[in-house]
Amino acid sequence: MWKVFSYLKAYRVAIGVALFLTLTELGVELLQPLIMAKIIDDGILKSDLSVIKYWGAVMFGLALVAFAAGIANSFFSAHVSQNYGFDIRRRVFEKVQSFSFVNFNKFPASSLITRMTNDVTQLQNTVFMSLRIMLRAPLLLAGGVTMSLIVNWKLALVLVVLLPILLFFLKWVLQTAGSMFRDVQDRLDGVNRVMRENLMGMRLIKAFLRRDFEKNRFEQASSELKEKTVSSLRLIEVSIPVLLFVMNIGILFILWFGSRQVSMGSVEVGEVVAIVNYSFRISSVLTIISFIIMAFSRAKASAQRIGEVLDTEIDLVESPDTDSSLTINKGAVEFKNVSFHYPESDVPVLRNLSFSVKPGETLAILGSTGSGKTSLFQLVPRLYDVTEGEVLVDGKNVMNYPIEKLRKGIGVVPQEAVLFTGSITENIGWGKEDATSDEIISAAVDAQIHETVEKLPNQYDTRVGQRGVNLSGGQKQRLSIARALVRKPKILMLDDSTSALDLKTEGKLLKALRTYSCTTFIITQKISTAMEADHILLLDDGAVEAWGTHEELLNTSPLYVKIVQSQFGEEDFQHVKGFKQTSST
Ligand code: DCP
Ligand code: MG
Repeated sequence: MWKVFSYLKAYRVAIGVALFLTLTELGVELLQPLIMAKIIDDGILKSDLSVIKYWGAVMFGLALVAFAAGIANSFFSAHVSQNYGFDIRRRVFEKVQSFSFVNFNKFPASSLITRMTNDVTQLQNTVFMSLRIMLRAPLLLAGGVTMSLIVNWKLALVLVVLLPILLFFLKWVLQTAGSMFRDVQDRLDGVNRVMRENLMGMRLIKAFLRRDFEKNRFEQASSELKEKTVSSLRLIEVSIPVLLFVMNIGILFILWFGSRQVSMGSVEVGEVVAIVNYSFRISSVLTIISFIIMAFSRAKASAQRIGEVLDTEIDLVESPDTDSSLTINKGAVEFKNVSFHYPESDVPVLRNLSFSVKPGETLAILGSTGSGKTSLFQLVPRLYDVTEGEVLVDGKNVMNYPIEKLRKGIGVVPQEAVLFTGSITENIGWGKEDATSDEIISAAVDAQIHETVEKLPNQYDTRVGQRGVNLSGGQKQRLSIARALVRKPKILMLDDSTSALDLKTEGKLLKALRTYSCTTFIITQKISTAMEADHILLLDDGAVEAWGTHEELLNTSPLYVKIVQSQFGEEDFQHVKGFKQTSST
């Protein structure tokens, strides 16, 4: 957690200036009563106009100094706190970018968003407030006690005894409130989660008429946040009357003890009045301190939450025997006895897979839902690492490639098309940093989306809404294929990315893909697509059920035959069988 505050170090000069300016303001504040006394005693009471004029001018000058110091202090405080917030946001963002999937599973997106926004704001506010008033409160406190001791140490002993107890109490409040505010921030995550899911699933919610249900869900999360916040604030609010009550008892005691001393002649009345005066000032400072404590409790909770993100250990890193010169040249892929389970569960997802694909070949992967197809894909660009066995690319273990170079050579089209807010050009060009417009258009042509784009009102400049709301499922799929093609990858991986395409468009797409000299993995549910591939891998519950060409599988795999029959019907099945066999001879 302290690490989060340590980023303030970069601004030590500005912080020094801001604190110096606070001291200037404080100095003027402390001097003013003295000057006032001077004007009254030597000027007004003695009817000396020159004294009044002189000290009046000094007071005015000091007021100007305090005014300027206050404004300059605000300027520096804002500069420091805003830059500090900017730094933290950037660091958290960069850290999150380096997260592995396993890291991501630990922090829900909604929580990361709250941490990067609300938590950073809490820290910023506290830093700003600290620079504005933090020094004043303790200094006024120390000043008040010192002055009291000078005036009459016997009476001031009451304060010397009381204050440590009160400060101890405040420390307890800080700690307790800190953990309560931690809860508050976690509830805020909850509210953001419901809100995020709602906004993203708006269409579904309307179609399913689940508005009331979602409204209740939101209200529950929202009221939990309210309850937690109220009880945390209550603790702080209660602490102020407690402080004032104790202080008031102390003041009563000073009055009682003082009056006895006065009657015995050992203390002056003025001294009692002065000390009571200082005590009242100290009481008001304590109130300010409890506000500061509230801010600090919140900041502490927020700093913890940000610290958790920054301190997360990235578990998927370059292996020690990385060969920095390795890049994917040809695109051969081999799985050797690969087994895999997700780090957060023990259930095996892939079991002892072995197969190999030569450069330029196409492999179709079939298998029922949940059989491990997407999981298999993720092992090649090292989005996850194998549990056992090896994945080899061009004969080298993927672990030996620098992660960046490995992923650069692979074009992935995820199962669910993800698009970003921006133009079509930007979305396709996102796949390759320096893509030219020719490259973008040619990728779009091959992905069979060019004609559709040409018909749009602004063609390639058409804005894609958030997550591609203004596009059809098939259009989104083809755009994300174009985004992968523009990379000219050595290995292209399509995760059921043609599911929303009609057979004719899909045929054209597959034909265009053949002109790319890349190894292609296609996850598909359609036999018509699989038939065209060099190899078919039929997965069943994470294990290889069958491997071979369409013809081979027709003869060796009853499960494959069943799938073919279910998709084509008995009559067409015979036709497919015959057609493929004659066409391939
Ligand atoms: N699984 C998991 N944790 C994840 C992702 C998946 O435990 N983060 C489990 C769910 C499945 C199994 O792994 O039981 C295989 O999931 P896949 O996504 O690999 O399955 P498919 O891609 O084959 O299924 P679909 O055709 O539905 O996409
Ligand atoms: Mg899948």
